[in-house]
Amino acid sequence: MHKDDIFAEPLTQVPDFCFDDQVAEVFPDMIQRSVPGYQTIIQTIGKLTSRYQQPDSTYYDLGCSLGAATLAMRRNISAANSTLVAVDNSKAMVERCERHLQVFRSDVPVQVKLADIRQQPIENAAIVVINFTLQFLPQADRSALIQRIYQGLKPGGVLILSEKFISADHTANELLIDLHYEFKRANGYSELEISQKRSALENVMKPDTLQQHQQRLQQAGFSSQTLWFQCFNFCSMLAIK
Ligand code: GEK
Repeated sequence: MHKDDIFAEPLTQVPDFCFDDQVAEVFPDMIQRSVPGYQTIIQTIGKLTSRYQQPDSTYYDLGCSLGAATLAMRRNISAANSTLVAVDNSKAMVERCERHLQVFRSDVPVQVKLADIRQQPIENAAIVVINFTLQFLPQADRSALIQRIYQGLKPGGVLILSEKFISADHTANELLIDLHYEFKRANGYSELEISQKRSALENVMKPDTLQQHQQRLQQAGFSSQTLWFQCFNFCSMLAIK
């Protein structure tokens, strides 16, 4: 695993963060050391897949990066006639994702697509995963995607949505952000790396509040929803059609 040292040296101007070759190369290390509970979330996506799988269905991983959630789903699908669709709009990610998936044998077919998730049709879905990707879409486009996912899910189908979030309570928000930086420091990131990464993400990643997510899921029509994971300002939600 290549170490993420992308922001280790001082930059005169920090460019906007993008999912290029340099990021894709260090991505497993970057996400492990930056997202609290990432491994737990991936493992639980696997568990939820065995629980909510349905025969003759499609499983989507929207914003798949290197395919960690795709793999977790694929390992846990035993239902007949299942297909996985993994989508990402970064060429660097999609190329590596395809190679990564080929390393593991499975009878469940996976289609890896280089596409914008806003254009990806969702049909006949048992499970849709958006693991830390909705936050990268323009805020105005988020509800339409959630709505389309709801429409594309079969009855009893589920959406697993993981996000970084902000808190409307200023004091709580500051605390959670601080605890997250402490987590990053403990994982070997320097103050410079933390602050340059923050600047790089400023214009690119705009988290919502938990209330915004919950409202959006409810407005889309989900009959049931729960926050099943939270560590600091990172969370994962499950919504059932
Ligand atoms: C994991 N889910 O390891 N369309 C398609 N892909 C997009 C779009 C878009 N509009 N916007 C961003 N992406 C993964 C981790 S990372 C999260 C997901 C992070 C892609 C982008 O190219 C990147 O690969 C991914 O969404 C977000 O479980 O880095 O914090």
